[in-house]
Amino acid sequence: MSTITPLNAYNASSIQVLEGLEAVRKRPGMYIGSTAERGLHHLVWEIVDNSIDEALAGFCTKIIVIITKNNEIIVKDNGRGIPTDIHPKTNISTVETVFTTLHAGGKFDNGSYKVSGGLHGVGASVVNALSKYLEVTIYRDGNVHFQRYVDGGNSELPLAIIGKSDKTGTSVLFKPDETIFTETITFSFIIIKTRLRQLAFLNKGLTIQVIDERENKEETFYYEGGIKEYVSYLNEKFEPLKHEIIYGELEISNINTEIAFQYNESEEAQLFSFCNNINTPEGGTHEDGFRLALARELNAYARKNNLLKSNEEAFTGDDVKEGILAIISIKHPNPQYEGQTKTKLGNSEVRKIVSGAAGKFINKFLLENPSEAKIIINKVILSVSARLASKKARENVMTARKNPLQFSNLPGKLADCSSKDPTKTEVFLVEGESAGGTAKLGRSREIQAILPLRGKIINVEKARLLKVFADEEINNLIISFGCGVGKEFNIAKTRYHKIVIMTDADVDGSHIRTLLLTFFYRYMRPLIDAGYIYIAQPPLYKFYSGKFVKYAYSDQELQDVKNNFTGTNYNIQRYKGLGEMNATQLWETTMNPENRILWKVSIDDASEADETFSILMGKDVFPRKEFIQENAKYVKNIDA
Ligand code: TSJ
Repeated sequence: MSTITPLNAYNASSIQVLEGLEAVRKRPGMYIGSTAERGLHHLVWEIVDNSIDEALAGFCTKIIVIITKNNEIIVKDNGRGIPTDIHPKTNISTVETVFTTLHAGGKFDNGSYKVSGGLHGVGASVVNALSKYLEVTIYRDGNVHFQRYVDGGNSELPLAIIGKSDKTGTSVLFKPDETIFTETITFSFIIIKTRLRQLAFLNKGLTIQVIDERENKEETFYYEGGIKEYVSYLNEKFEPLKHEIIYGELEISNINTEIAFQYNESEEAQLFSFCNNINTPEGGTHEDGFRLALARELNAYARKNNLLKSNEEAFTGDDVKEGILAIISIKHPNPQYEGQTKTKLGNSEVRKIVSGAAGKFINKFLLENPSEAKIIINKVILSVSARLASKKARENVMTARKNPLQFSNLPGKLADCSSKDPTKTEVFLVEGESAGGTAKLGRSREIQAILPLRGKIINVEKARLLKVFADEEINNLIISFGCGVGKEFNIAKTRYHKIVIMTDADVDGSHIRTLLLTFFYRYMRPLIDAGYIYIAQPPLYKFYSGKFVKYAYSDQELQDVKNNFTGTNYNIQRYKGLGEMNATQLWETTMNPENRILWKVSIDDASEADETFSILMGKDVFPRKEFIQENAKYVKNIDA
């Protein structure tokens, strides 16, 4: 860094200060995590956090973030404006101290209640150190104050009054230094918008506007209901249960607890927790407190109202969590983070405080809303039934495993193979009893097992869990595979390393295939990940002339066969279903490992697929079909 020109207000201590910024430029990663895209955006969060603090202190209602055409960031707020007086310790203005001293934050805030904070707890000076230039404008005491820094925090001139104004607030403009951010200095509208929307949800009543001048885009976020609206926003795609969102806010011993939750039709537990606006994906004492209160209050309510008989076991923590979407947001003056990624809240006093606060909200809600309470308790009772049913399914599987030779333990409909070596064996899930019969005749008995399926299998996305596990077809699958299900799943116990879905090449067939894949995805996901799930491809056409026979698996293939055929007399049979083939034909065209076509099912991006599955499977049939055909990647398997 170039040395600064000494000006009137500067002394030795201000030079020391700049040596601090030099340290930031030497090791930027230590202060902002990385110098790639993530670190670049960290600069924005560091500045915005200051405005959020001002809002939390009760002096700021609006924050504007602008991405300029020149890839600068402007952050403006309508707070009190950073104090402009000369700071007694540094002999320079408080503004300049904030921008040139490491960890200046807390020391200069005159004891105000500060809770926001970035990942590393650093601030404006770090952004200044990593900027090509930075300009701060303060509206305060009837004046407009201005200062500019260049090349990593060198002030051009002391803070100066450049005009008059009757408003108050702070505006900071900075341009990241491309010699530091060598990977990219392009800000992402999506990243910035998403975080700002989250901040607006987490700080009710605060307006946050984001403007992208590069593409003339802008959005404004304002949520009067705060995290209550956040729950409603996130839960939308999971079929929320028809009950009011439970919400409460309470401050105990300087710690503010805010909680909102609602159940949905899924069996996932989605807890999103925050401390001081920072996400804590590893959880911690605030989440623990909420879970404790939830189980305690729901059990107490159910017992008191005879919804849980005195001889019945209490709801477990897992029972009450199933299908919940909850946001726990606390504000703490002195948070301690632990865990692998330092995103787990460790303060032990928080457990009791959050549990107490949450207990109050939940209890009050249940008492005041008996009909909604019933909806919630019913959902929990359903989760209990599912837990018991899944335990029973597991026990069935264990019994079947204990006596592998006793066929009576396997489903009667399963025609098992003689080999017991799962690496060599295959099971065909065949649509319909009649095609199942044909497949039994045509198969290679040593390595191929056949399980015929009744027309439609249950839609696991739509059906209640209890119904899913009570379903005979589903139970036949679970017991045949031998690997258990859900939490009890154990891939090592799988009895076949190829599970082949064999359905008709029509709409019903593809629907059944989708339903099966959905079930595997939800309850036996490792089978897909291990590459054990396959789809058989029966031919669409038989082309024959005298002794000449060719099967075609697509229209294109049929065309090719026709074009290459030299004779004039020929017949084409279109197969509408597996049932139109005899045992030999089915073996030759679809089951014989020497020449069949099998597609291996895989899922590209687990989390994206998860969301898409949830959205599409619960609704109508057509998008469902499209999803499977477009997004499930079928890899042609040459297993001969
Ligand atoms: F720090 C910063 F430059 F990055 C920055 C600070 C950037 C932006 C966009 C805004 C702010 C900021 C700081 N907004 N509002 C404040 N408020 C104060 O610094 C402030 C004002 C008055 C008093 C007081 O006690 O009178 C105390 C503080 C901390």
